[in-house]
Amino acid sequence: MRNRIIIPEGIYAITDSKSGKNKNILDYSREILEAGVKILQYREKKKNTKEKYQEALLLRKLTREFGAVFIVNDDISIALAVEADGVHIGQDDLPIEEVRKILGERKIIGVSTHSPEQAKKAADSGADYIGVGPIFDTETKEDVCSTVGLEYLEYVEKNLSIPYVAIGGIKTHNLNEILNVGAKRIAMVSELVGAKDTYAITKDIISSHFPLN
Ligand code: 3NM
Repeated sequence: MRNRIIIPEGIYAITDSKSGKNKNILDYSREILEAGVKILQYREKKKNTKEKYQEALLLRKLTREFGAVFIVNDDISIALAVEADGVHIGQDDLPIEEVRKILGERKIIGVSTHSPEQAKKAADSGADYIGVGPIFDTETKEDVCSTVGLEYLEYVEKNLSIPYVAIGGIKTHNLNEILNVGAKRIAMVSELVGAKDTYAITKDIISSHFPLN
């Protein structure tokens, strides 16, 4: 039976060692959760599996403390090992149907998409949510395609019923452009992780844009 966790609305936070510079991942993740974010994705491209497992385990514990959803990027075995709530995969990862076989019905599967075709395919293949981006220029994701702009976001908002997370270059100054389209879930990486005061900026965005969360 399908009995999956709901994807919370509001800010969808993602860890990033590049934006985090010398900040400790647990410290800034705690600040983000303390400010009220209800979903955190662990995304780490440079470390080995053992290091990723150890960090993910600590983040799983932390997100539980705050009652937040915990998603692991790419690595299905780490997601299972640490009892994450789900995984987020890209276009070059295993097919969604295969990931579903491995994870079972109860886990969340999120998929990055960059075009209407990819979005429709992900929805038809049983993804629980899709990433829609990169809306604006981003330096955080190295191998990402060129920006899709607001046009693709508008397409998804109008034509698909699957939950989606707008992503890519979203900052305090352009957040309203995204919200005006109707997006309910917004991924922010460098804006939060790279901020001098992660707690303050996160709290500020939540109180001005997502006061009911
Ligand atoms: N995925 P920032 S863009 C992780 O379009 C990621 O699929 C993207 O980081 C996609 O908020 C992106 O710092 C990076 O721009 C977003």
